[in-house]
Amino acid sequence: MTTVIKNGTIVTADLTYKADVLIEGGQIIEIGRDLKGDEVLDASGCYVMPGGIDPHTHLEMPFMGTYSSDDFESGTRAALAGGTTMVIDFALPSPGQGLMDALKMWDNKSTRAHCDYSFHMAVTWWSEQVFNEMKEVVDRGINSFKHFMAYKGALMVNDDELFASFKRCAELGALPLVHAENGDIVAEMSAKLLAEGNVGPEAHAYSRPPAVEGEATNRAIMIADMAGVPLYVVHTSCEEAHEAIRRARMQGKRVYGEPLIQHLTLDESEYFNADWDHAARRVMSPPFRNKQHQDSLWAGLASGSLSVVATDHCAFTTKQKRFGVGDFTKIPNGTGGLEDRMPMLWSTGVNTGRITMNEFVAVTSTNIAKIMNMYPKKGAVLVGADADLVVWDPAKSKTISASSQQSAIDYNVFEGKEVTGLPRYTLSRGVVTVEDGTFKGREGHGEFVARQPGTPVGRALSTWKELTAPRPVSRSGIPASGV
Ligand code: DUC
Ligand code: ZN
Ligand code: ZN
Ligand code: ZN
Repeated sequence: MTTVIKNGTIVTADLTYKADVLIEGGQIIEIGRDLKGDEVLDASGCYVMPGGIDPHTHLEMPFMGTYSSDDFESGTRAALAGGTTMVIDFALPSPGQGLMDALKMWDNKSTRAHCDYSFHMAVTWWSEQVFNEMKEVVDRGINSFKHFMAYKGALMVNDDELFASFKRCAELGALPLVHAENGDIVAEMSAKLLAEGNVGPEAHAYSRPPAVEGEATNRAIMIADMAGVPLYVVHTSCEEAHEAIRRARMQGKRVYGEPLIQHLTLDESEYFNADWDHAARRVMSPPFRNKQHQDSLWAGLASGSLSVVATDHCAFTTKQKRFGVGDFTKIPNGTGGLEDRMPMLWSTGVNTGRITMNEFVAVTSTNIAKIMNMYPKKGAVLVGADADLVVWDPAKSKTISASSQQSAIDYNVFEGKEVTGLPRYTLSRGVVTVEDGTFKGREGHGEFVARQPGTPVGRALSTWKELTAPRPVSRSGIPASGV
C-alpha cells in the first residue's frame, strides 16, 4: 500500500518547493511531480513539513508528591493533534534508584504511545552504580543525560557530581542536559518568602529570578567545558541564560539553548493580578518572565544562538495544583503545551514575521533531530526518512480551549488564544493519525527510537585540554602558579 501527498509545498529547514511525497512501509520512497499512490492525501494550499519533535516532555512522571497527569496515551495524542510526531521523554530515577530500573518503568509506560518516542536519562544522584549504568543506558540507544541544578534535597546534583557525570558523558559520546537554576539560592529565597508570609503562587516567580538561571547556566557551561563535552541547556527562559549561551557559542563552545513555547508567548503578568488558580496553573520552573526576556528569546531563535523550541510538557490538574494552597513551594511545577507548541509558534512566530517557515521547521524538528542524533531518520523530508509528516494548513484557525483539547487536564495555559496555522493531516510513519481535527491514531502504534552516541554532536571545541596538558613544574615538584 502506498500513500501520496499531492499538490503541497514542501517546507524543510532550508528549502521551499512544490512536490508530491510518496510513502510506503512507513518511509518516504519518492519526492517529485505527479506521483501516484493507492491512498491520496490532498495538500492543496498546504505546506508539507517534517512532523514536530518535542525534545522535552514529562509524561506520567512521579514529581513533587504526585504524578504528571498526561501519560503516554493522552500526551502523544495531544502531540499528534498539534502536528508533533515524536517526543523525547525524561526517564527519571528517584535518588538511589538504578538507571536501568527507571528505564524499565519508562519502557512499560511508553507501550501506550500513539507516536514514536525516545528517552533522555536523568542523573539525580551519583555513585559507582550510576557511573556503570550510564554505559548500559547508552547501549540501549539513549545518548543524553539530564541533570537538575535545582530541586535541592530531591533531584538536585552538586557541582562535583555534575563534573563527574559530564566527564562520563564525554567518555561515552553522550550529550549532557541541564536544568540550570541555582538550587541553593532558590531554596533560601523560598524559605525567606514563606517566612515573610508570601505564600501565594506569585512568590514562586520571586523565588527564582533570572540571575538564578543565568548563574547556573554559566556554571554548567564552564563545567561542561572543563569536562570536554558539549552541553544542552533545557528551558532557557531569560536573557541572562541566553547571554551565557551566546558567549559560549561565540567562543566556539558547542552549547545549545532550548526556549519553551510558554516562555516565548506568556509573561510574568500571568502570576500577578490573577486569581490563585490562574497563577498556580502557570507555576513552572523556570517561571514566566517579562517582555524583555521574551524579546531576547525570539532574537535568539532568529539569529541562531538558540537552537530549538520545546514544551517541558508536565501537566497537573487544578486539584493537584491546589496541593500548594498556603505554601507555593508545594504547587506541582509544570505546564502543558504539547498540542499547542506548533500552532502557537507558527501564529506568533511565522505569521508575525519573527521567524521564517524554514526556521520554524529547524527549531521544531530538524535541529532537534540533528542534536539528538536521529537525523535524517527523523526531522527530514528526504527519501529514506520516516514518513513523520505534517500537512500544515496556514489558513486554518481555531481558538485554543481546554474544552476541545486532547490533554487530560482541566485547563489550558493558552486558553482563548487565536491560532492560525494547523495540521490538515498528521502522519506517523505514514499512517494518518489526525485528519482535519479528528483523531484517528492507534494506541501502541508508537515505537522507541534508539539514538547512537557520538557524532554529529561531536565534542566541545575548547582549548581546555591543552591547558591541562603537562605544564611547567617548579624544582620542588609543586606546580608553578597559574594554569
Ligand atoms: N520544571 C517544571 O516546571 N516541571 C517539571 C520539571 C521542571 O524542571
Ligand atoms: Zn527542568
Ligand atoms: Zn484566570
Ligand atoms: Zn522538564
